[in-house]
Amino acid sequence: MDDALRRARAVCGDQAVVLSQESVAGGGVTLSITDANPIAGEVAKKRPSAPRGSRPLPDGSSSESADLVEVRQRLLRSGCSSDFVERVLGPVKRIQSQGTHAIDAAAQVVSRLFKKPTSPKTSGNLRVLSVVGPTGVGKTTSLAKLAVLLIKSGRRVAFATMDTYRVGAVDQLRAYAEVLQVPLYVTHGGDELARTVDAAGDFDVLLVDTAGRSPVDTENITLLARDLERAGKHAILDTYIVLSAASGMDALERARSAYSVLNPRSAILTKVDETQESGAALEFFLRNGIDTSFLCDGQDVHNNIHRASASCFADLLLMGHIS
Ligand SMILES: Nc1nc2c(ncn2[C@@H]2O[C@H](COP(=O)(O)OP(=O)(O)OP(=O)(O)O)[C@@H](O)[C@H]2O)c(=O)[nH]1
Ligand SMILES: [Mg+2]
Repeated sequence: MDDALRRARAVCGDQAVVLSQESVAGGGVTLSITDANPIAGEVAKKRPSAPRGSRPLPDGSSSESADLVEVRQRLLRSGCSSDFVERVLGPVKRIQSQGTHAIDAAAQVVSRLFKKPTSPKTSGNLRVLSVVGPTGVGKTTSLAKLAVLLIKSGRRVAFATMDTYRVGAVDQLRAYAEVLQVPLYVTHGGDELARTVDAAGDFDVLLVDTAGRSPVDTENITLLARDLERAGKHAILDTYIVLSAASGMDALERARSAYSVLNPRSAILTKVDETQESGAALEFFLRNGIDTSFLCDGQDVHNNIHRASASCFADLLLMGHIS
């Protein structure tokens, strides 16, 4: 017991509070502790008994290693659910038992969760990329960021906007078009986007902005789906759903459900800089089989976009930001 208390203090500091104690076979003791830190407290409350696979200490007391406790805290801090955290920790413990530090083991495990989105072969054809999603999530800004990436890789890019609804929306994209020196087509509903796609045949990529719509606005989302489908008959068209990491789980679910009619290729997760809890959105994507193509972490169109990768995933889940 003395040794277990010493270890509790080493992990949680002098404030360590014992929530419960339990004798284990072989004469050891398991303590559930909290340091009055809400995250540690939550862990302690959710795991009142010894984790499976924890090794009894030589003198009979039982505890998780400090680095494993640290991994659990980091994952919870990034917004992951306790179920998800325990599922990650299972393989982490196995890798850790082979002598790897728990943080490195966790980075390996989390990296393996990332699924690289497939990219269609488009040589010689116009590719049309549209961004859709709820209001204010960063669609237009993400489109400008995509243009920056594409221009850097030598593609000929044009913008089109279907957002003639929100005041100032066309001017917002026009400002980016001027800075980046790319043409801008303004299209209204119906067949106009399909005609724009035909007109933009000399470009490699046409980046299409759309009006933000609330997930309850099924009428306009359905109209948008119809217009994009028509345009998709004239070129390879991929739709990205743009979602903000700063949104709550309910907003994410409502957006996913409402926009599924557009059959998005994958997601762009924005505003990961505005929250420490981007892990919640990434867990949501994994749970719903949504691939992530890009991650955005700020307003700067030149620097704040990252192609999603295993290491970005690990950064967000274990550090709360992209390094
Ligand atoms: N912090 C942060 N802000 C962002 C990010 N992406 C976009 N923003 C900001 O979010 C605000 C809204 O961005 P927009 O690109 O206009 O969003 P939208 O989805 O096009 O909005 P609507 O067209 O009105 O639906 C702007 O102030 C952007 O600068 C991001 O990754 N991080
Ligand atoms: Mg917009």
